[in-house]
Amino acid sequence: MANHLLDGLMANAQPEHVFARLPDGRTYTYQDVVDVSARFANRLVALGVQPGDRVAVQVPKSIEAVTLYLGTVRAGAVFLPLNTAYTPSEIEYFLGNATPSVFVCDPKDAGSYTDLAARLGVHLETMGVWKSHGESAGTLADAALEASAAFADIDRGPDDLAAILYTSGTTGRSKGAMLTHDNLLSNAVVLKDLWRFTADDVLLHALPVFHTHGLFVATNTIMRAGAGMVFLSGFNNDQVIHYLPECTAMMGVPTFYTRLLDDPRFTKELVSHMRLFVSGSAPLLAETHVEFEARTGHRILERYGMTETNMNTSNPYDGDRRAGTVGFPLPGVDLRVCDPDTGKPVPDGEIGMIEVRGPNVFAGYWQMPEKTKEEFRDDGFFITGDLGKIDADGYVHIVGRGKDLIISGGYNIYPKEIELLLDEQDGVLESAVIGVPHPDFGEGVVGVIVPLKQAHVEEASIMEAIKDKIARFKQPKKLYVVDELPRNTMGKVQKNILRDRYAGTFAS
Ligand code: MCA
Ligand code: AMP
Repeated sequence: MANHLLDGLMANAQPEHVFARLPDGRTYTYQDVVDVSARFANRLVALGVQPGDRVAVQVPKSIEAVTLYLGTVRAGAVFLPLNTAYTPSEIEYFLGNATPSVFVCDPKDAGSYTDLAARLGVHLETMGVWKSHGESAGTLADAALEASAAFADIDRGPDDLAAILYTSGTTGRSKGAMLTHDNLLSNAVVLKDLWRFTADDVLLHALPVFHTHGLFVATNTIMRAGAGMVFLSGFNNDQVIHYLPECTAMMGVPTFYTRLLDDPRFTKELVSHMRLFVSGSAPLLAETHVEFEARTGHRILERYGMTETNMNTSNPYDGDRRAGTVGFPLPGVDLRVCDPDTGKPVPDGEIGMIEVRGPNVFAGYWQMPEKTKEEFRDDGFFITGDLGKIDADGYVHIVGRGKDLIISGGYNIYPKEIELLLDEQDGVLESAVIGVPHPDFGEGVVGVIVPLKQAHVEEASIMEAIKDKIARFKQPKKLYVVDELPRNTMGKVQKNILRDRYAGTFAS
């Protein structure tokens, strides 16, 4: 045996070829990838990490964070990346649930995690952004530099776990999606071929590396192609516009594209050499697609995926990239649209629940066999929670969500989690959280609160009270205090009425 994911990802890598170029001038070759990931693997093993152990990581974006993922996989362990915006109270749940043997945090957060790690018996390490001038970038970084660059990869097969990524849950509790070596590799192999990546490509990478999009869709596909990246710490127009001339492809969430279109420096000339723009994680408005083509001559290629499934569909590379659709099922992926109640496929053109099956589909939720069973059909199809249809030409359209989910700037936010928190606050009887159109993030979070009788509730005090409890991007950007919530005859809150009522909240 060998290490299925690592071997597959590195199959086309040439040691001297540049994997990543950083704005500070550093370049990172594939040989560096091999060496640094070996150092991490050696260090993790020295810390007692065993095959199958989880290594949880909440660190600022850096190329070393990507090599730590590879080092973890080489050590036979399971990489568990966490959003840098999560607060310590959110992190406590992930560490308690996933029981990692090591947790790597930002050096500046170490003080907030020392007690928690000790209480949970998790070994705490730190890693920040590595500097070119030899300044310490944390305990793990320092120790890795001392470790050997030779490592015999731990054998791992296609069905062994490579990563766990938490997705927010409809009940408010997050579920850990278990992704195998082959879930990740099979998707990278398909995307590299479908989107025609070769060693000559340079991807503009401005996505975070703690989610599927930036970590797997972007970096795995690039690695599989033996290609390179300009690796930015995040998205901002100045840097992106500066580096686009050196790149051939870009992947982003719709917010990236609307922000670029708002910038007069983003011109046809700037991107005339580009080969490909990919969008996903949230719906790309048809008008953005049309405006992008009018401005640049490029048709954005929209694709559709989930944390649990990696990528499921893509618009064609050569054929017609249709605005408002997510294209065709990827090679090897079966996709059907079913009646959500009976599970029977509906005729083409009719709306139903999207279900998928294939080598990309995850192995289940970490330690939640019942939840896993509920979300799979007996014949192996995963119920995505997305409502869609297949048109006469075979294009898949996503028309809505069966799950109560807000997607803001490409981040998923489950209203239930926020409602539970709002309900706990002094003076609050109940609440409802909705997503309404937002000019920058697509959807913006709005909270609607009903106070207890005689209680006086103010937006500012509620916002202050929840400040450290949940990640900033999940917090309502506007709170309304009302006397009662609209309900149907069954007593269920009518969120559609609230969404209509507050639709203009963020009107620009
Ligand atoms: C930042 N803020 C947000 C968001 N991002 N609020 C709502 N939604 C957001 N997405 C808030 C901050 O808390 C802050 O609030 C203010 O906005 C400015 O923050 P800043 O950090 O400056 O924002 P930014 O750097 O401009 O970030 C916006 C962004 C970023 C670039 C759109 O959110 C981003 O990179 N999103 C990509 C997410 C992603 O990779 N998703 C893929 C998931 P305040 O000022 O009030 O403190 S994977 C997935 O979905 C599947 C598998 C798939 O198909 O890909
Ligand atoms: P996540 O749980 O972060 O992996 O988000 C997955 C969800 O993002 C999917 O279930 C969809 O609802 C949504 N999504 C991803 N790509 C697209 C897209 N191109 N269009 C519409 N929704 C999308």
